[in-house]
Amino acid sequence: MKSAVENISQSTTDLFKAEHKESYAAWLQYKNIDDQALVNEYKQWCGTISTLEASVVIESAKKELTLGISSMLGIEPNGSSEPLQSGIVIATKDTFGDLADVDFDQLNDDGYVIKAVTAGDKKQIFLLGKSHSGALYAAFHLLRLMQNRKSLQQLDILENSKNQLRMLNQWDNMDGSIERGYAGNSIFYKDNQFFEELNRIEDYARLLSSVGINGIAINNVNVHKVETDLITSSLLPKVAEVASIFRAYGIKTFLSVNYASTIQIGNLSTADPLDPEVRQWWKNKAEEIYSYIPDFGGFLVKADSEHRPGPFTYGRNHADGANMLAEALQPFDGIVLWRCFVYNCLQDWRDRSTDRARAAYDHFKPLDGEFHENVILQIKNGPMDFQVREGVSPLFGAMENTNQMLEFQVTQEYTGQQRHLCYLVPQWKEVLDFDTYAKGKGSEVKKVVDGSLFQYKYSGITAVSNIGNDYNWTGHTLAQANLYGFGRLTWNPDLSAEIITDEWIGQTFGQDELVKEVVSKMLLKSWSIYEKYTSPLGVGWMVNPHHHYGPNVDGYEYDVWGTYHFADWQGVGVDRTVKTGTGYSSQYFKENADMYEELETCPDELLLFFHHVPYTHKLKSGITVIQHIYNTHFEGVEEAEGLVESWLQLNDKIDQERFNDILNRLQGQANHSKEWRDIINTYFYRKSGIKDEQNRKIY
Ligand code: GCW
Repeated sequence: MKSAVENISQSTTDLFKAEHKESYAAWLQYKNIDDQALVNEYKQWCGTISTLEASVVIESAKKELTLGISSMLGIEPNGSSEPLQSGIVIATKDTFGDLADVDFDQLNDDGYVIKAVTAGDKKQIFLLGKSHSGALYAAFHLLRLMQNRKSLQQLDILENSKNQLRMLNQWDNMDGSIERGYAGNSIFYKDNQFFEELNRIEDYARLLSSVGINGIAINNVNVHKVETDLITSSLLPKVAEVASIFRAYGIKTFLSVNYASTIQIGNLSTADPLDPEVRQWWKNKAEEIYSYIPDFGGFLVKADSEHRPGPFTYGRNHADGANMLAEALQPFDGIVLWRCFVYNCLQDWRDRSTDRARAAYDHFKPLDGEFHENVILQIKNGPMDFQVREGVSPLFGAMENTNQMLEFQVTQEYTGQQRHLCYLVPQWKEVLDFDTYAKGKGSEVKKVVDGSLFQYKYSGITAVSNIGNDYNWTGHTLAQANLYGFGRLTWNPDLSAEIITDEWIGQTFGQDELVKEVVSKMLLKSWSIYEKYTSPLGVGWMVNPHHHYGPNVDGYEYDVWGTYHFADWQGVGVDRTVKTGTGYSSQYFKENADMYEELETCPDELLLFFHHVPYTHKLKSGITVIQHIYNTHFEGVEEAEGLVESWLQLNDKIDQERFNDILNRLQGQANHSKEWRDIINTYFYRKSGIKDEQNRKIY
């Protein structure tokens, strides 16, 4: 019998689907097409869906195509297992054999071909994957084209994913809360249990698979007492159920594990990675997990960071810790995602000989080559913590002999918490395109993490998810674009921000030209707007302690001395140079190290991340630092108000629910941006005593 709590999950999902149709459907709207000529064209191709083999993944492809086609065209496609008639043919290398001249050797594991073939009055679209997942991605690609009203006549597409691992990390706790979650509670757990009905997870899997995500860690990297039990027989059956939902969409399930599990649940007195009993315990544990979930992905581990246990306690290093788990997973092809977010959160920020920015590199670089081949180091995009602007982590490219993967944060912890619009695709593109110079010019981060620069065995991109159980998944409806964009960019980092944005808008809001133009501009400008009214020139933080929302210049909780930005009456910024500062700049390869070291060549947007300068220092624009702070904070507010104005133009073009939800958030943002402006401008006016050249009112 289901408990009342469990029933909530089922019924709320159905309710959301019925009552919040557009908000819930996100970019899988499949709206009825009203252009009759196009409907007629599409119908010629979509009357039958032939599946040449059977698997849960192929079944998902068929199900999704059936749903999309019936909803967009108003016809129920027939099912078939023979490619004899007009229609869509779903197949893979295994069964397709000689039926078409497709060179499967050009495809990687998740790659696919889409081909439209007309022979007489027979019209067929072939969706051919190298694997079953590839065929599913092809189905989603076709639906994306149809949602964007593209012609199907000449389709001849070959697609390969650029990254092998394309993952999301849920920071969900089993009590139902989500660490840094801004869209309600977990869709996985409530009251320290899994939901009995997991149908919302299937809809999540559809969204993820439609943009190519193929892995998910389903619990918070901060593994507390209850979640430690996820790897025990009491909870593994339920984990296996969740894994089977994701499996049907080509997504592997991973768990975050407590490094000290041997103590917490294993009745051992130690978690020393070199202790034979500890090692054996993990081997047995891996075997047990795989008996429930044969294709289990592996472990995600946060160790020795922010009070989490780790190998340091036993005088061991992180290679010792990671390798122990890797050995346990190795017989089953599992992998260890070992996070590099390791730093001393108790550091004294007044002491300039320590620098949090240095920590990941200092800990991990010396261990290059010591990790097993099924360990991947998971590295946040910047050396700090998902700030609106910070340098790119110098660890990328610095470990030729160690698999690396990049961690982004889709959830907007420091970027407005999904109350503010901050579309992060442009920021992520800057990171991916950053040239590390690890092997000379052209060694961009994207080539490090797609594995091509150093031929890593495993690599890819992961991110902290931004969804919760709100009816629109992401709190701010426009924040759906961040989840979409993350997936698409991870599939192919060379896609432009503009293309990804247009694709998303077309699927989410339809084809109206004004909607496309307005929403695209809003999204693409939003990161810069947010940056303008928050912390300036790369200095970071300036948020309220703990919850990280709203302005508080000296608020950063791990710096109780209020000195991280070193602002005094003369100047501001953190000296990270080799000559006079923390030496962080030397962690980059020479070209970047030289660029950041010198004031003349350091890019303005990172000036205060690398240098301490007087307020009167002139930026490359010719404007002084203090005047830049004033100007950008005034501009940021005007532009945030402009977002509201832009949105109001779309009043009759978007369903009322999404229109109003977004309007409310944008209005809230515009108001809140004033608080940011006033607090930051006043702070710096009081510190420096320098007036705004334009005599605007500073509170
Ligand atoms: O930024 C910090 C967050 C923590 C988070 C941590 C991490 C999961 O404020 O909430 O913990 O990063 O990435 O481990």
